[in-house]
Amino acid sequence: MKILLTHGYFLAEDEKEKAIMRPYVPLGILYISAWLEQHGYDNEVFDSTFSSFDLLCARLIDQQPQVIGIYTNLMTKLNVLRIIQFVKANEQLQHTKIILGGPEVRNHAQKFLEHGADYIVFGEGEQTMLELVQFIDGTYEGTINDIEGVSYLDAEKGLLQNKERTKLKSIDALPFPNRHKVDLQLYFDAWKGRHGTSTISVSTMRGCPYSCKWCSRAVYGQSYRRRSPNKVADEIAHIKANYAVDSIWFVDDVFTVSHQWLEKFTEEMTNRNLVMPYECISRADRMNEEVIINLKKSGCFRVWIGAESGSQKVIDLMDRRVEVEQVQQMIQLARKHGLQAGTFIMVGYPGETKEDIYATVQHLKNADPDLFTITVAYPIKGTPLYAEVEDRFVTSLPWESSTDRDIDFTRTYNRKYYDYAIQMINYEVNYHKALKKPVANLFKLPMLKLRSTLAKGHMWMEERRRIS
Ligand code: B12
Ligand code: SF4
Repeated sequence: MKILLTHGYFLAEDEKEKAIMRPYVPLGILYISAWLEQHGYDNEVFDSTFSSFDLLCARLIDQQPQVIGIYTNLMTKLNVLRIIQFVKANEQLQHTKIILGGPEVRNHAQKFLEHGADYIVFGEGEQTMLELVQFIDGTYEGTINDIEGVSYLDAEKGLLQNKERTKLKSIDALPFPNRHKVDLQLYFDAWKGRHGTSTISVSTMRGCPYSCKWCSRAVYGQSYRRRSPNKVADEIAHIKANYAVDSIWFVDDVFTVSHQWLEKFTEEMTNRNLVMPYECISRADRMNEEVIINLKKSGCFRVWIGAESGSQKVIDLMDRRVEVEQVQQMIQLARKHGLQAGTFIMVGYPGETKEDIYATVQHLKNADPDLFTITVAYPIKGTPLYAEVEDRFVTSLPWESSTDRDIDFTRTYNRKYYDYAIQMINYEVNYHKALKKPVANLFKLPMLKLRSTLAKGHMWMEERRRIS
């Protein structure tokens, strides 16, 4: 049986990412690939990142797979629809069953199916994909209704959604993702060319026990399962033995959620001489000095600590469950111990006012992270934020030509205001940073102040526009 796994992300079409140049391998399909292989199903992976839509189409015609499995997230949705359209329109591919998985499919199952997908896999994908492949192959002992985690269209009954997939009890049962199915060197070269060091993604946990309102938990739900520290160390040993890569990016939601796990992981890494630089994401309330010391010992060079706002009011509105002072302290403490600290900021959250935005500026000045990113909040379908603002969407966009990132809703200010707010935060915080070395930044300082003042002026004007 010919199975092709792919994803609809084409770096060449993504101007923003080309500027950033931090491409990551599609780990989800590499896990699916390994699981299928372990259970007797050979499969191929078409990694679209460094390829093109045309080459993918050529591969489909050449291979004529019985099954194409596609990873789908909110950014790749439109390309996934293009791929479906191509398969459906091509005479040689009429036997090809299209299976979609990934974070975007659970809450749009009906639409994807109406647009040509045959099956939607929601939740953890490995076992569901295996059973679906067996079903298509005619070796599954049951009916389609027995396969947990699947949605499909029934000619008479319309959308049918099977039971939720029972999650794997122990994720130690998972084989390592099939990294050899993609050309990792392309990723390493892209990273090295732009940033001087290469990186590889590793996953140690599935699910997150928190409930931040804007965050999608469509795949693993509000759960927490972790691989044993020694299994993770085995994977790192395997990576070190097989790839010349400089660092690891842990894709986990909250790397330090369990202090006991981190302690054991640190022991494994140091005792087995595996320490290598890594980057991870965490939460300030799951950090303290001991945790930071263990991060450092085990190789962490950069930790991302989210708060999203410097206003406790907004943090509470987001149900982020963290104190703004905690975030500042942990960023400072991480830096004191020689780690780089990054943080994420979001503006335009419902209920946020200009006072809150200025509190965020102050927060960044106090915390003084090495890096920070700012986005305008947008609602992902299936999240509490989406439900909260759904009746305030500015326009109703056609599903097949837009993504959730395009959604705008009525906020405290207009959309332009937030673009200026982002500029203002960047200039204001960078001015504050530059002030620490006034002589070296003699020419930079007045420019930054001027730009920040201009951005504030624009914000003021946009605010008037709202009032008038
Ligand atoms: C690392 C990460 C990134 C990295 C790298 C992304 C990458 N390509 O690896 C970066 C920083 C680049 C990134 C960017 C973005 N991300 Co991101 N990211 C993640 C994160 C933290 C881990 C992804 C991961 O590797 N998971 C581990 C793998 C094993 O899980 P998985 O991919 O979900 O795969 C499983 C299932 O989905 C399913 N499955 C997957 N594919 C397939 C295919 C088939 C056929 C089947 C049957 C099943 C199946 O089975 C897999 C195994 O169980 C997730 C959150 C999370 N914890 O998963 C968010 C997440 C995927 N990102 C998200 C978002 C919103 C984004 C951005 C849009 C943010 C932005 N810029 O606005 C961009 C989009 C970038 C892009 N062009 O695709 C959302 C997606 C929401 C949605 N509905 O799509 C998530 C879920 C975060 C969140 N909680 O809200 N991201
Ligand atoms: S934002 Fe982070 S901590 Fe909050 S629910 Fe999502 S993954 Fe968990």
